[in-house]
Amino acid sequence: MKFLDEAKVYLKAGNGGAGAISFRREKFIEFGGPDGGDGGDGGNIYIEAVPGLNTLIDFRYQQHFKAGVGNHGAGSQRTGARGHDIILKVPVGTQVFYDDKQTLFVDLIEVGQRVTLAKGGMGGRGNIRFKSSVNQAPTRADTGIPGEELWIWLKLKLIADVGLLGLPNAGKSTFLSVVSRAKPKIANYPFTTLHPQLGVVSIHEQEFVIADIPGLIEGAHLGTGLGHRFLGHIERCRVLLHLIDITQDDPILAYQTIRHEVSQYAQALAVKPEIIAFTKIDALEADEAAKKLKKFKSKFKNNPAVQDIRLISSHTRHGVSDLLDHLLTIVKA
Ligand SMILES: Nc1nc2c(ncn2[C@@H]2O[C@H](COP(=O)(O)OP(=O)(O)OP(=O)(O)O)[C@@H](O)[C@H]2O)c(=O)[nH]1
Ligand SMILES: [Mg+2]
Repeated sequence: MKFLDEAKVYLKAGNGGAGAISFRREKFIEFGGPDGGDGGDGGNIYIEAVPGLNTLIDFRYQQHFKAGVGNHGAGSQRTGARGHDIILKVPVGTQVFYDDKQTLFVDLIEVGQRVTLAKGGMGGRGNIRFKSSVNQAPTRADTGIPGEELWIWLKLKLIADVGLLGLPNAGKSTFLSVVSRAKPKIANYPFTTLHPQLGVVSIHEQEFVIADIPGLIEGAHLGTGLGHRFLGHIERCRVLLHLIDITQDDPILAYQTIRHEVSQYAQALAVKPEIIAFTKIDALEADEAAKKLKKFKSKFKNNPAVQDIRLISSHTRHGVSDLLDHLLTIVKA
């Protein structure tokens, strides 16, 4: 399973302009000869990977792209103007497929990578080009060649910046829903989330992507619950956000359970930077919360992530914007 975002797009490169049929007409010059210029070339359509984009959402609103047609040639040997080009700007990680949705055309993996998708047609030759010793007054000019026309599929495999970790019911999806426009299913029972979901967080005119995955439980690495197969989706994140429901009886055990599963899954994931947040603090008396926090911190004295633990509530938004600022700093570092 991949985080896919896709769009079908129609492309039409510009047709070439027609060449002109024209003859020089000037006072005192008899039989002025042909002077029809060439038509301009049609515009091309390119695709380019640019920084700062996270979705293909723009292609939901516009699916048809037509580059400019070349202008026709004119008398006095004037060549027609070229048609304007179009550049489709897409996020890094976008793949372009042909109409069949299977055949890969190009994989845009680097910022600045640019590829021609559809070539504009050449402009037609004007009649001046057809002048020869036997034909001094050609009345022939070419029409322009049509620009290429095709349908393509764009597919984006997003790589999340922040991966959510936690037991079922920890409040992961709720968090995602308040910090992004994602609308994950939320309910008061475990395994509400069955598939990974992404949300884009926009703050301070910057963006980053959070991935919500199904909750892990003890034995996930052995296949218990939904298993750990979804951990692959957060493997390439910059940072893990580990959410722990503070209202549960034993947050320490909750934390240890998840850390154990993560370390069983892959060392690379186990050493990833981690931010820990206690969730649902609105549902607990302040002194209760303080007690639990103290116990938790003293249990993991040598763990800097624990010492910097965050207290949040997705319901009241307490601590949420601070946490997002913190995540942004790490993601953009
Ligand atoms: N009081 C309170 N309840 C919350 C808060 N955040 C989430 N909840 C509740 O906790 C329950 C579980 O929330 P989810 O967001 O579905 O939990 P999850 O971690 O995504 O669970 P899974 O998808 O099963 O792994 C829901 O009933 C939420 O309404 C919070 O900040 N305060
Ligand atoms: Mg969920």
